[in-house]
Amino acid sequence: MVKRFTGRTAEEALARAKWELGDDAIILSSGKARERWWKFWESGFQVLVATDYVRRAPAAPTREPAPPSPEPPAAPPREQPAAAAPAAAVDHDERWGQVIHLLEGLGKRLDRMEGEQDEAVVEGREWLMQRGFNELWARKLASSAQKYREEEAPEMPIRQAIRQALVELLRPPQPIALAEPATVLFIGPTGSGKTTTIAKLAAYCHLERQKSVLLISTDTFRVAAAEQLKTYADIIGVPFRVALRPQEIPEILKERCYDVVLIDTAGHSFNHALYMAELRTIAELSGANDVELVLPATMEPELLMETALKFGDGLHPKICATKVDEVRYPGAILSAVLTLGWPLSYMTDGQNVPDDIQVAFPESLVNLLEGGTA
Ligand SMILES: Nc1nc2c(ncn2[C@@H]2O[C@H](COP(=O)(O)OP(=O)(O)OP(=O)(O)O)[C@@H](O)[C@H]2O)c(=O)[nH]1
Ligand SMILES: [Mg+2]
Repeated sequence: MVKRFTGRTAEEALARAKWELGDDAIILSSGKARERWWKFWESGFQVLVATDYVRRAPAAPTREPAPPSPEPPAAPPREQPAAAAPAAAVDHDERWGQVIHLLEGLGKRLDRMEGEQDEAVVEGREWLMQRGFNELWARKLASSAQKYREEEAPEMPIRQAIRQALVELLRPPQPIALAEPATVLFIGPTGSGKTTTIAKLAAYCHLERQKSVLLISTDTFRVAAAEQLKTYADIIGVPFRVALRPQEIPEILKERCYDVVLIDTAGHSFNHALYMAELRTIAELSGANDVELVLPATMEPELLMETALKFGDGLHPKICATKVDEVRYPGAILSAVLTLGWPLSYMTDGQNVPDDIQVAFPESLVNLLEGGTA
């Protein structure tokens, strides 16, 4: 008997045949489905398989040998004319070649699919993607965690192995080094939290670590922007200066030495070429030895990467992740950090100055993935 299997692709049709009839099924023909077979839930390809051959396969020695049949062999299907002319025989061989090739490809694909279907990897990947990780990192992390489990710790739950892998992958945080004089430049998109973060750090450096701190605003673009930083400077009790042009910064820095100089900049879109050029001038003239790229965790994943690359170009920044309290999970910004390979410095999780800031320890960030606090 000849049985027909259909599928959207020849491989899919073959897979169905193989699924039902096993490896010994003899495929008589494969190709585009005939019009008459066409049904709305079936699509373009079909294979014709000799099912009785499978039943008579030699792998069933217990069965009675079939009596010699007086009948001529069953007529081949219509697609394969019985009276095959030499040309048709060549065509037949060619088809066999194609079928074998397809089956080989199919086998490899199934193997691959089986590998991907490893339950723990799938669970881990989905868990990470639900937490905002992009597919690439979700796959990488889940696979390497599973590899670790297989080789080292089969008892370890997959999520724990993932958290461990993530902590190892994220580089140790690099907060402002207070052992030597630090000139820190804060850059980043509009409203990302630069000024608020500066206020938090100024309070920490001055009030907790007793460092001399100077705040400089270069933000003369937005009305009352400098005023915002001056208010914080007054409350914390540190000096404050405005640089109307980048060229004024060296003059300001010449006046006195401070342990920590924190320089605020205006937020702009990275498409603003003049502003982006000005940032580089400020970095150069201030002699900043620390550039903090302030990026909100709330930013759209693709935009995060583009923003980071455009702002950070040539400045070797660290990433200060802000507004971590405004996302359910920080997977998107962690994916960006992993892709960029830049170190994290701080994370901020609220508007309160000076409390809502902490050093971005990987363990704290990973803790957030479980819905815990940092
Ligand atoms: N929820 C939350 N809000 C924050 C955080 N950091 C800053 N903000 C708020 O974000 C808003 C913008 O903060 P700013 O510090 O003015 O941001 P900026 O980067 O200086 O803005 P521009 O100077 O306009 O570019 C303010 O309302 C802040 O209170 C944070 O960690 N979490
Ligand atoms: Mg600001």
